[in-house]
Amino acid sequence: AWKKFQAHGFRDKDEFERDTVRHVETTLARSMFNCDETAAYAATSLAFRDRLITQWNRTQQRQTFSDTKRIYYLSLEFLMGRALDNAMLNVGAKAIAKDGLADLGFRIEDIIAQEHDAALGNGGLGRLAACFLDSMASLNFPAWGYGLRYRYGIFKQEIVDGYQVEVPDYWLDFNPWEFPRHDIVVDIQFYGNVRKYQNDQGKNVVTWEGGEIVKAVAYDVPIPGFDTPSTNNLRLWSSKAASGEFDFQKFNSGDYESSVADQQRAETISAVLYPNDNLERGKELRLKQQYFWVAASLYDIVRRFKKSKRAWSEFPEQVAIQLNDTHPTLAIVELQRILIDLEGLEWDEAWKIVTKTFGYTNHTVLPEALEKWSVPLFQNLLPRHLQIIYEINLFFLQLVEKKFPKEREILGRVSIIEESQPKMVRMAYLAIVGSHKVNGVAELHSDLIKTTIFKDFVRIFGPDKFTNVTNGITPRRWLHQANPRLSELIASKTGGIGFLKDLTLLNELENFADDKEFKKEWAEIKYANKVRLAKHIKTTTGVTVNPAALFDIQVKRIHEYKRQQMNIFGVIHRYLTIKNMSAEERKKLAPRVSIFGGKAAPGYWMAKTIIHLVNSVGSVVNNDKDVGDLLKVIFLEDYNVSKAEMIIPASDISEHISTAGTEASGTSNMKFVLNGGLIIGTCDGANIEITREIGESNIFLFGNLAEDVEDLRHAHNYGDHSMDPDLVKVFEAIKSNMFGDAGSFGALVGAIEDHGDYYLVSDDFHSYIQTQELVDEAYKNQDEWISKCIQSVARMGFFSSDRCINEYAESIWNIEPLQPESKN
Ligand code: DL6
Repeated sequence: AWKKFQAHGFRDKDEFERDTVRHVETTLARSMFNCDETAAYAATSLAFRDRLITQWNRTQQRQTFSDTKRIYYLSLEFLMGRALDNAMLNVGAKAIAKDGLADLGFRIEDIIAQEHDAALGNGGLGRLAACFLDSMASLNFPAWGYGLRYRYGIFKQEIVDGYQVEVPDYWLDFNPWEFPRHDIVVDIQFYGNVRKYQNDQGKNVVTWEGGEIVKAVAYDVPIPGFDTPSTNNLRLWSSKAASGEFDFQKFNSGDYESSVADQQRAETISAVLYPNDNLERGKELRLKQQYFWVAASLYDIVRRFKKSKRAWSEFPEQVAIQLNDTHPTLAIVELQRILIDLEGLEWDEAWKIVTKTFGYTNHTVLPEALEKWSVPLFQNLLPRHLQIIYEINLFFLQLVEKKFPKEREILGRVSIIEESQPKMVRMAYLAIVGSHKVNGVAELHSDLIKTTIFKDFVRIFGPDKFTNVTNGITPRRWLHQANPRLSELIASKTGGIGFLKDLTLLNELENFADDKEFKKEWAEIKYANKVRLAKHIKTTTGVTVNPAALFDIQVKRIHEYKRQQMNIFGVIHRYLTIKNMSAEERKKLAPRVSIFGGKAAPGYWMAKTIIHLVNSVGSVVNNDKDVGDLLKVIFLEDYNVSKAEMIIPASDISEHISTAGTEASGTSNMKFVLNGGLIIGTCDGANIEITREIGESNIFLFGNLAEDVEDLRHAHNYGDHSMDPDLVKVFEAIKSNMFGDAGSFGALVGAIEDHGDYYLVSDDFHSYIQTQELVDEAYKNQDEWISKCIQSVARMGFFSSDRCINEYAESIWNIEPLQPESKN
């Protein structure tokens, strides 16, 4: 089945070996006798990169000549992970590379493992952007991603004495996957003053003068499509001082420090990714990053459009810009500025173009994650943009007033400027006003934004402006790359690897849900994946876990709303229960390994306390001989994309247990089910649609519903909060210093006992524990369990990011794919 996919890779392994050896000997200037795994990784990557460049150039030429509409995906985060494995698979030459590398004396897995993850993102939002790039290229859409080339991606997490320690992630030592474009440099202005005057022709002119200039330098990353020569571009901007290296005059007069200060200040802009997930902190440097990236990207997009010599009114027919959350919202203001200040269009004409161009995706309803920027900060950094925002707001409020003349209060509620002290710019409102479509990322989430945070806007603009596009994942990385044996087994029953391009073909597997032989192979693959994870656990934590035990996994960013605290309280409950069991009762229990992983934002103390508690419980439980294999508790250090590829295929059950209404979608839930694991979860985000697709009998749902959350919180605030008795026992154990100094965990317990239990841990605890018992029971019947897993995978076709991209293309971007002429 792979043969026909090899057209864009290497003819045969000899060709691969020749190219790889050439790179070792010439590009790397080493001899083959002196070629270690690092060098072999570099040379293999360069050999594949050569192939990608050829296709990348052809794709770009084709797109330019055909002069069709392009989609520009603006995201401050792209959580790409490793590129080599993905490139090998997408060009269809992994088997060749495997054989070729073996001839050269290497194991392909070892070579792939040399690569440093490109970790330019925090979590779901950044990984979604990476899946979208893969789908857009695979579906032949003319699409560009635009982002920032952070010198430091998300920090590396080390666990020291049970605590998270952050270590910088400098990932650019050797990165064969990027091309610096030193000829593509854009001047970006900050600060300065705005001058309004009449020019010689009597026309009002506005100029933005003075301030500081920083240069944006483009770095391009080729994005290969799967089974297509189409190779798209991800352009990442890096900041550089405008004034060259440093000030020689200052240097010569002995003022060395200040001679490099300008350079350093400029380079700081793209230096580091803010490590917060679902949290905004309002730091000036972050706003600088946003404008720097947005202004450079728009300059590039507008320059490309202007080459076509079309009328400005055709801009939205050539350009669709998707805003990945509110981070790029300034692009709306920047395009309006370019059109009115630099290109001389009238306000109304320009605004029509702007609003037809942008689409905005909302990824959260959490109040602490909704971006707001202080007006004084804006005034100082981007004075002209603030004026334009005020103008946009004025016209918008006039429209609202006209529509609802009797409702004065609505004006304050929907104003882009919040009348607080200091005044704040509400970026989500600006994004809504400046876009033609707003979408949420799962059905429940899209309903919630319409009925809660944006409900006034639905009245103002009408419901059609708001839509839903349920998230998806790329099956190339999240099935074929992560779980090659399962992918091959599926291919053997579904008529080849076509399911990787049309995931609904998985449906064929329904016929094998009760097939004895198939189930045996399925179980063997799962077991092998668990053995692999068990080995990783042994080498990284020293703890031996039994691969035959039920692997229960929760890996994602650590956040109170995701409720890892409920999971670890559940583990403590299990531990206490085991301790009280008779030997006979213990024999009936399914052994379990509870596995956690994820990073806490460095300033998020409560999240760090959760990590500490997990590790503290692990040290007690894992060393309790009385408990043995019945329970192990593991915290996996430094969870990232490449680790996810190893962890997810090893799960029996995974936890997606956010307080209902808080997790916009979740995407790891989809990855786990696609890899033959079942899930325990709340009625939240995409769990709901997963349930609809795979059937209620194949998922373990529990807990309160989103519609009940507000009332429960209200009741708590009025003192109506009776603690769950099992949770009380868990807290007693913690308070007895069973897991070390109870004082360390006081805040975690106090948030539930004394401070309103905002995330409803106590309210959901009983149903969580009961549902975990159902999981234990179900797991004992392995035959039925495997049938459930197969049935679930068979029904996961909907969750491909290809489906998702096709929906965006049709309902938001109005864009067609551009088919390559031939496969070569
Ligand atoms: O849509 C991608 C991803 C969802 O799957 C998660 O449920 C959601 O939490 C995440 N949202 C954010 C929002 N942060 N900001 N800004 O990361 O988006």
